[in-house]
This record gives sequence, C-alpha cells and structure tokens, in this order.
Amino acid sequence: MEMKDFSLEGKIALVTGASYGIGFAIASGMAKAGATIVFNDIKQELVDKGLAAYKEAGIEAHGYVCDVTDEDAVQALVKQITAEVGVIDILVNNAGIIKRIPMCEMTAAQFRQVVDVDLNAPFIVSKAVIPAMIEKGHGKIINICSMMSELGRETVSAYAAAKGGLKMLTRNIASEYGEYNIQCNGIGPGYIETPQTAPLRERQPDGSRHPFDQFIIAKTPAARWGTTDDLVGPAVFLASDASNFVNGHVLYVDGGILAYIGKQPQ
Ligand code: NAP
Ligand code: GCO
Repeated sequence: MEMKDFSLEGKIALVTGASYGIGFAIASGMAKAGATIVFNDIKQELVDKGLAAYKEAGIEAHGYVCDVTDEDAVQALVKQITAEVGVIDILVNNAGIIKRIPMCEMTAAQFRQVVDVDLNAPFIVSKAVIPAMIEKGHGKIINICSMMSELGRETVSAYAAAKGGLKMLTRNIASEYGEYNIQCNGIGPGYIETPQTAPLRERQPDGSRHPFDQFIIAKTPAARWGTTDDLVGPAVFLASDASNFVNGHVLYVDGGILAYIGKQPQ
C-alpha cells in the first residue's frame, strides 16, 4: 500500500448527470486526483453549462447528451466514449430524480419514472461498461444511494424504493463481478445542499428556516447540511486502488444521521 494508490492518474471516469450538483463535485475531485472526466446530461444546454463550469475549474471534461434510461442511447454513448476517450475505468451512477408526492396521490407512471432513472438506469449503464472492464482486468462502479436506501419518510415512496433497490444492485454487481476485479460500492449521502434539496431549505416568508431544514439540523449530529465537497474524498477513495478489497459496501456520508436516535426532548 502506497499513497499513490489513492491517485486516479491515467483513469477514465464516467459520471452520469454531472453538469452540476453532487456529480459535478465528484467528477471535479476525481479530475484533481488525476482522472480524465467524461459526463453526460439529458439536455445539450446542461452539457454546455457543465463543460463551461469544468473549464472554469481548469478541467478539460468530455460532455455528451444522453438519457441514462434509454438503453440504446447508453450503449451508443459507451461506444462513442471508448472510441473518443478510451475504456471507462470508473463509473459513477449519479443521475437521479425525486418526486415528493404522498404515495396514495402518486400515479403509477410517476412511480415508474423515478424507478426508471434512479434504479433501472444504473443497471443499464453498469451493464454497458462491465464487459470492457472485464476485458481490461479492473473496474470501479460507484452508485449514489441515499439515506432513503435505509430509511423511509412521507412523500418519497418511489425514491426510497429505488434507492433501497440500488443498494441491493450494488451488492449484486459486487457479488457477480467481483471475481473480475470489479468493485461496486455505494455512497449514501446524507442531506446535501444541491438544487434537488433546495425546496426543503427555502426560507419562510418571515425569514425563518424551513421546518424541514430545522428538522434535518436536529437529526444530524454534525448539526448542518452536507456540502457536495463532503462527498469527494469518499468517492475518490472508492474509485482508487486504495479500495481494491472494498466491495458491495455502501459508505454513508451523512454527518452521523444513521447513527443517531435524534435529539432528546429538552
Ligand atoms: P440534482 O442537483 O438534481 O442533479 C441530478 C442530475 O442528474 C441533473 O443534472 C439531472 O439533469 C441529471 N439527470 C436526471 N435525469 C437524468 C437522465 N434521465 N439522464 C441523464 N441525466 C439525468 O441532484 P443531486 O442532488 O446533485 O443528486 C445527485 C444524486 O445524488 C442523485 O442520484 C440523488 O438522488 C442523490 N442524492 C442526493 C442527495 C441530496 O441531498 N442532494 C442525497 C442523497 C442522494 P436535469 O437537471 O435535467 O434533471
Ligand atoms: C428528501 C430528500 C432526500 C435526499 C437524499 C437523502 O426529500 O427526503 O430529497 O431523499 O435528497 O437522498 O439522502
């Protein structure tokens, strides 16, 4: 074991849905650790925005338009990346959506849409990259899970079902392809400040904190929301040779939420 095992020098990383938010932070951290960054997003406008943001950060990223739920498009994307950049060494299944709707008011179509992006897509993209990883003799897959891989709450039934499923897909990829030197692990972020959680942090008309915002601060031993930067170290570790015997694990990066029973009444 040497410190160079933490380096991603010479590695190609595909991070899905990484024009901004958690994906952008993870990809930027991997670039600093030496990786070549490839990302996709669903719209050209977002890819252009992402490319400009990477450039501003001094990173020459490769950006593509691709809907990760479309298997043909994903297969074509992986072929194109392989031809234009090289074989993907690291995949981060980051693209995700949430719909906050009480379960009995949610349509089956809305439920399916969330499961499609948050669970079916990681299956589709992983399936597209694994054969070349096997041929190359190594590969790293990181699935972005959630607190909802372990916990439920009102209004997020589809998201929790998908993220719980993603935890098990993680274990299954590890089980099925570990013998080919492929490690598949998850990162379970706690509550992180991104556009996805912005509605939960909106200031109230009187300037006070959103009740959910106060609830999260009280539920988190660190007493704060996470930042996208909090996820970078764990992601680089799980993408690097330093984690070559870590497989099928979900690393929760949650400021202690899952360890905590909650604040006792005063
Ligand atoms: P975000 O700000 O909403 O970013 C998600 C990205 O995925 C967006 O760029 C989005 O594009 C893209 N995307 C959505 N559907 C796609 C599709 N079909 N094909 C390609 N790209 C697609 O979310 P985030 O907060 O950074 O979250 C990133 C991941 O972390 C998600 O999987 C999320 O569930 C997970 N997560 C977030 C938190 C948190 O507190 N923020 C906590 C735990 C886990 P559009 O803008 O076009 O939709
Ligand atoms: C919610 C949140 C989440 C988080 C995250 C927690 O409405 O409860 O949006 O579910 O974003 O996934 O880890």
